[in-house]
Amino acid sequence: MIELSNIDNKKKIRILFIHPNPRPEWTKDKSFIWFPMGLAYVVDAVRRAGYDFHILDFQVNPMSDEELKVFLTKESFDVVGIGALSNSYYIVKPILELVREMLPNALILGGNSVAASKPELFITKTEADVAVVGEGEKTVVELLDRLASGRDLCGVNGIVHFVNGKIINEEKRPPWKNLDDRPFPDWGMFDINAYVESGSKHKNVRLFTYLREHKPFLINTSLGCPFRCTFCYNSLYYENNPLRFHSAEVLVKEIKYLRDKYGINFFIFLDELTWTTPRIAEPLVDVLIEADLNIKYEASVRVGFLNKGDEDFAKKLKKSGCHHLSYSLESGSEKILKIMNKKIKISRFKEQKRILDEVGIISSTSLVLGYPEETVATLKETFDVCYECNIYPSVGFLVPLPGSIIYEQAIKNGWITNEEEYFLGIKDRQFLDINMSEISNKEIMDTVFEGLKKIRDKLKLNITDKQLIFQTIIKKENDLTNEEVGILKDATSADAIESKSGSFLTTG
Ligand code: B12
Ligand code: SF4
Repeated sequence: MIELSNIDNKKKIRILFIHPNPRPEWTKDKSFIWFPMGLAYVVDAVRRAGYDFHILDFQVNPMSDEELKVFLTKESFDVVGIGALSNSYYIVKPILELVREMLPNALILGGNSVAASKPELFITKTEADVAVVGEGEKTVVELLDRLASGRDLCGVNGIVHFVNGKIINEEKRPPWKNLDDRPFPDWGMFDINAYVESGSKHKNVRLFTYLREHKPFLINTSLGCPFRCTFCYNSLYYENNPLRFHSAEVLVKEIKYLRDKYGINFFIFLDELTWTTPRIAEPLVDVLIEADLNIKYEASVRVGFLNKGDEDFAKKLKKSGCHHLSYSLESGSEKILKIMNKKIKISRFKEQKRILDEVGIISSTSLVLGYPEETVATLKETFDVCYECNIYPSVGFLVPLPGSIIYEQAIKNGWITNEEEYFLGIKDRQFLDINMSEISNKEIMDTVFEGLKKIRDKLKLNITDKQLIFQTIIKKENDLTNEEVGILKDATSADAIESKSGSFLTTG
């Protein structure tokens, strides 16, 4: 373990941040890659606090284990930070094993949901020493300041760590109050051009073709969500996750900066919930119209954001550059929506889709299929709503994620027995990894395919049977291995979808 007394000032601490590629098959030459926003805020706070650091971004510059070993032989680090979502546990764990082998005395920190949603498991089962829970900027700087002055980490809010072999859950750190107090990161710390250019390589056959025609990038406009849908990790992980917004002026200034400096003309608002009502959206919409920046954007809202009478506001949204709104139906069954604690009405979904169609803003929606109470009838109800509304949904199956109410239910009911094994196995929501319903996998998949085919045919979409669930094609058919060709051949069977080897076909 790092010898605290050996470090007596900021410049002496050698810090490495690692961004693992969350989807190793998504590389910058094949698909749009997502800028590691959370890590960028943390690294930027460290930069502002006066520390030096090195970043390895495996999404832009992948490294084999051997290359990483060679790098860590040449360079030594005292602190290594890594962040990812829970689904990347299977990627993060082996990286940390290698880091520990090469840097036996380094202090290893994990952040984001891979570490924070099950912090005790994370520090027990991986080589990490500390899990940073919640927003990481202030916590990591305080932790480094402790190291820089040779003190221990006891009492640093927002961490879970070992003290004399015992796990200590330090007090939680309160979330940012005012988002404008949180500066935007120095984007140039990462290879931002690689991220922007990757949009032109995106191979989605359906909705996201516009990424290819623009220079897209991400911007975080809000934090938090006050809802508590039981499948979402907002439902348990956060006791308190209030919705906080940047002011319109600060946002437009940053958008203009990104446009002028990097040529970005399409902004993906990277939020759980960008706005709840037109009244909340209006200041930004007005400032964007006024600034006339010639940019487009997409945002995340909920069903019920627009209602009858909001048609004029929808026109304003369009005028401000709004190209696409995503809002999730999740299920077309009122019964399942209630169980999900979703707090939306199907009639409102239909109304919102109608209004957006009228003004020419693209709608997208996703589904969470396979709740314990799901039946063939409720699945059909869901696809019927999509069919009626002319919307091709992004299909996802219920993946109980640590930190959610449904995860605890899955443990309680014995659907998950070994947590680490489960953690190692979870991938994307497009895979029916775990079936908690009383209907068979075959019944689920048959109903899903039948529903999707009907909508595809009605909307005359150019989607093959193989692309019904996975619309982003990562490999050309000639580049596939024999095993992959075999899977592709019957990619419409339930078994093939479950096999998970279909990672060459995936979607966002
Ligand atoms: C962008 C995004 C994506 C992108 C990129 C994901 C990625 N792996 O980087 C894409 C589209 C690929 C994606 C996919 C998925 N996503 Co997503 N996504 C988001 C989104 C909209 C924004 C994330 C973000 O940048 N937030 C802003 C930053 C500032 O916050 P942050 O990331 O939490 O970072 C803070 C802390 O976590 C911490 N931190 C972060 N990194 C680090 C690193 C270190 C070293 C430290 C110390 C601290 C630290 O400090 C940061 C600053 O305060 C969030 C919703 C949201 N607004 O958070 C959902 C969200 C993260 N996604 C979610 C889910 C469920 C998924 C999928 C599983 C869905 C699916 N298709 O199956 C996949 C998983 C893909 C994968 N294998 O990683 C959930 C996560 C739930 C969970 N328990 O992990 C979220 C929270 C949405 C939700 N409310 O349910 N997603
Ligand atoms: S699913 Fe969406 S609305 Fe529900 S709690 Fe999560 S972020 Fe909020």
